[in-house]
Amino acid sequence: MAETKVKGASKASNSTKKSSAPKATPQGEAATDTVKQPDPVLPPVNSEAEQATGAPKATTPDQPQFPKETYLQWYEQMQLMRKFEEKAGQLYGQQKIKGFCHLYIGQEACVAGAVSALTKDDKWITAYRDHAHPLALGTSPNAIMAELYAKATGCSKGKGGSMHIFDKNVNFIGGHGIVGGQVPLGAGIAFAEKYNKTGNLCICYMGDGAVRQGALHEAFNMAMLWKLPVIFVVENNGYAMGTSVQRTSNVTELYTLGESYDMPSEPVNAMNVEDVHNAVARAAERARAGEGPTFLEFKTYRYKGHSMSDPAKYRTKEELEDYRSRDSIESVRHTILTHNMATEEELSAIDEKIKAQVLESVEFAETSPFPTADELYKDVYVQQDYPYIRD
Ligand SMILES: Cc1ncc(C[n+]2csc(CCOP(=O)(O)OP(=O)(O)O)c2C)c(N)n1
Ligand SMILES: [Mg+2]
Repeated sequence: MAETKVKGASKASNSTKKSSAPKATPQGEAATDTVKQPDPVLPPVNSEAEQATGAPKATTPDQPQFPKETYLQWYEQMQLMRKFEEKAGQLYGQQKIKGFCHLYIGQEACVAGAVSALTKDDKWITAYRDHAHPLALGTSPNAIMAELYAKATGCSKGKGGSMHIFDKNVNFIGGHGIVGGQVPLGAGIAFAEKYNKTGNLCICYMGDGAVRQGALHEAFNMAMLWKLPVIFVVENNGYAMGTSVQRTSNVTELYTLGESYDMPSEPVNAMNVEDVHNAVARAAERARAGEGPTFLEFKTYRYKGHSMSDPAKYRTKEELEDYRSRDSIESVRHTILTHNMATEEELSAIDEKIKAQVLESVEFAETSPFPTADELYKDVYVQQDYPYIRD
């Protein structure tokens, strides 16, 4: 397995490697922290991207690290995530999709590399930027698109919307709108796996904004103390809404936060799907060996604004282009073609299949009914005889 930069607390009992005013939007969401003039606190333009996430330029290995099937799976999954979301973005513009909608475009490798490193029985939880995870885990694009349309056939019966995608069948436990709220939940899920001796783990994603939440620190402490089988992942895309990581805290190397709890922690170039796979595989091995949690800082970037209502004026075109030049899908495509794992025509056939899947999902969502009013009080409590249930 490839050797990567790993940092972490040396004292851990496990001895493995440690490795200007917000603008209100129609949705009431402060979308941008407008920075029109250079801010003395920020590094110079063009280096901010590098400092924000530190992701190096993608390189093509001389010899592929993984079998051809893995690269093709990554290509297909990441293309599905991207094409699905490009369509969702268009539909939002046409007001077919309403409410909040946060796109994952640019961050696809963060999910694809983890899917290939984990098993189907492992549990997944994330924040509101949550379309890509279930798509890669196998949830039908129809059910996700219908949820974005708030239709009864959606995976949350049209009652969750973009931020609350959920699919028990693929062990995807949401989709959470409260920043950092899913972190203690992820630890709790891992607690259940350990308690029930399943051998499964929980991978818990969060944004760079979430690492400043108190709940994260409580969860990290307990997870480490109890050696819970959990992989905490911070998707550091450089910004929480329009606020850059540098403007949030003195601690900008986010993985170092895990060290306060002696939690093995490491930075990962998450524009590179192979690096993501390797880091998650190492963390999974530790979790399954009973050695407890790992904290991975995925250095990544979102090409779109925070949400559909964010024009992203707080960053430069050059910064965006810099990251686009390291695009994970393009890198995988390049590896596939360079090493003759598939022809241009075969990749085009995958693209066509995805296009058809996405169009079918739109047709499905368009023709599905909205939930009926009596659905309002259903699915609130699991316990059927809970007082105050009105259905
Ligand atoms: C507790 C809480 N505070 C504030 C918000 C409003 N809010 C929504 S997203 C967001 C930024 C989070 O950014 P980050 O964690 O970096 O995730 P990203 O959007 O970059 O994926 C904020 C402050 C919220 N949803 N929950
Ligand atoms: Mg962020």
